[in-house]
Amino acid sequence: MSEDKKITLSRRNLLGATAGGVALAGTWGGRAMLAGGTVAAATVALPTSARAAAGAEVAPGQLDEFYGFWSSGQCGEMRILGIPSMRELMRVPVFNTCSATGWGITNESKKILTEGLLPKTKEYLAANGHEFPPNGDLHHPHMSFTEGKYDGRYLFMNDKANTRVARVRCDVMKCDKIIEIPNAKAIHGLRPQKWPRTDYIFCNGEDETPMVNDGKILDEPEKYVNFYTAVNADEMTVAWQVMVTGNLDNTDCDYDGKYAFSTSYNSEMGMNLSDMTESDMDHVVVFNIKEIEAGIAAGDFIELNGVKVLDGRKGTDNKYTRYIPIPNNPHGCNMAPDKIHLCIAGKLSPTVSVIDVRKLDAVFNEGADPRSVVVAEPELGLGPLHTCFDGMGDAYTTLFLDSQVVKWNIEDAIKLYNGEDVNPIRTKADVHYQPGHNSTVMGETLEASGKYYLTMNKFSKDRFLNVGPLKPENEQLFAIDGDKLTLIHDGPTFAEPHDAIMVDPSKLNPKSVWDRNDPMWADARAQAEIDGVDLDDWQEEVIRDGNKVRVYMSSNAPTFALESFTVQQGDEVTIYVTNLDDIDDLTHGFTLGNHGVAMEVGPQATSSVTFIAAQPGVYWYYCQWFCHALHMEMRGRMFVEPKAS
Ligand code: RUQ
Ligand code: CUA
Ligand code: CA
Repeated sequence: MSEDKKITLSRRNLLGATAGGVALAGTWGGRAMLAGGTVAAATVALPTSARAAAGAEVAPGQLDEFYGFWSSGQCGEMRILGIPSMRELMRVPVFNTCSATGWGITNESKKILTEGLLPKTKEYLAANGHEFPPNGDLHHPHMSFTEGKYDGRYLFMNDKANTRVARVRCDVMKCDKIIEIPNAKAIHGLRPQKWPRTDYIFCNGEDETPMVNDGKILDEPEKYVNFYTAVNADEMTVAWQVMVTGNLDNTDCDYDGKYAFSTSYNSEMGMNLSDMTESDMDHVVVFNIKEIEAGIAAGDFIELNGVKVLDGRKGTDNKYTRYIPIPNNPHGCNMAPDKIHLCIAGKLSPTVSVIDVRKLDAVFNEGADPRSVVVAEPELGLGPLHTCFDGMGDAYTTLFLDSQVVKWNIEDAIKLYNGEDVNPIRTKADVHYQPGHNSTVMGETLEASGKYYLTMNKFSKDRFLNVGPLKPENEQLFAIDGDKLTLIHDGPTFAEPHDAIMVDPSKLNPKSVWDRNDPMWADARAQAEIDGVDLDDWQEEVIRDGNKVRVYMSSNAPTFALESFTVQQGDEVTIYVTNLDDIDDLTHGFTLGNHGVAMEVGPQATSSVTFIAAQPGVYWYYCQWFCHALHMEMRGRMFVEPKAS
């Protein structure tokens, strides 16, 4: 590769470019400030000017070209960013709790956080004073598909920490379902089915455990198993599971609805690092969807914790799985939008293994050698982790150890594998530092585009002002122009976004105001009907029902319908707040002083919260979302009378 093709953006080059740049200070210094700027000028100046040169400038007040849907790793939320500005537009709480919106505090969110938990989990959470897991580890957000394209209905995502899968409604950008997956441990890789539509969400269990995990077996790895799960995406229930050999890391599926795939870095079934890295070859498990469905229909399953589980372990003569040997502790699993090539990143091997999915039929039906499906295995650099595509035959693979992204051509890699003298590598660009996931715009769909390239780097090291021992991660956005990658954004993110998708705005059309009949508060509506309260009209009702008190209070900027209400010490109080404003961007809130109560009440939404009024006294409640010139005055009092003794 020629040196001029290689884009090197070292710190020294950045400083050099700043010093030599014309009008950088005058023009772009201001932009740096607008961007929120405590970032050192040297790191901002070049990307910002490069941004303008690349035609990717988003001026104040201008809308972005694309949505970005981001994971947040151990923060447990989903984030929405604008592309190419990389402005953070919204945080959507999912597996976390949220002080601003009341996720984990309101009855509506608690229902979603608790209803899908397994009974055993509820027991051990309760023993530790929790109703639902207080944390989550969200790695992989992906949108629902219809015929290989995003359809804008839902986003699905995993929680590795507590073995859960969640769904976010794209019409309101709120989570509406969370389920815990039985049998499996640590859901990691997750992908929606692409064809014909997203009926299934494919979910990898990363950690192996004894099949019956009852505390009787530890050191008999031969009794350990792992589970691949298909979740019914419409119902958010487990459709089926397949028991496999080895662990499961990342997953993807084809564009024909026939096969799904998972990488395994622990084909050894090792229980420590040296055992997990002992073999040079691990594998990709291929799941035959039609055979699995037929096996379920034919009753070829065992029932384990309420789930139909098929045996797809290696060595069993089964119709459901095949194991393709792949070097070496492979990680990323990415299906190309050419509908043919699946790219498996080698991690400890400098290679990406390219599988031609059309050759899988022969492996299942004619007993062909599983390795016969590998049609290329180019050496790309050290530590390949994930691959994305531009829809024009090129692929981009992150190189963790080299701190680079490599752009390479799939067809040339196949030629090289067949003995032709071609170099599939188009270009390499330095990234800062140690990249994990990457994405292109719509890159995991049939509408993949080579406009922007995102790399999500695990380390920022020296690129930002020092904020103490814990450093942010760093994300970099590049404009793609032929084989040239131009850095247009370089900015920190907090713990630890893994994966992101970039989506054309034509794919979705979120509401600005809730529909009054939204299912989100169906329980509140049912209770209001019993109480004879019209939840769609002005409400100022206090209903006593034994020691339960239900307070219905509408809001209209800048007032709550109730200036005050009275309850007795020890009452279980439920407050329903309905925001009757139906104006764009007019969210109210309800925060009750010294009670750990806060909730978002969006325009035309109802939110509710239940608590025990434990201490007598006067407690002010207030609206915590600045909604009006008299927002500060939007408050009232809860009066708790002492228990009559
Ligand atoms: S993984 S950095 Cu959780 Cu998607 Cu590869
Ligand atoms: Cu309503 Cu602030
Ligand atoms: Ca291994």
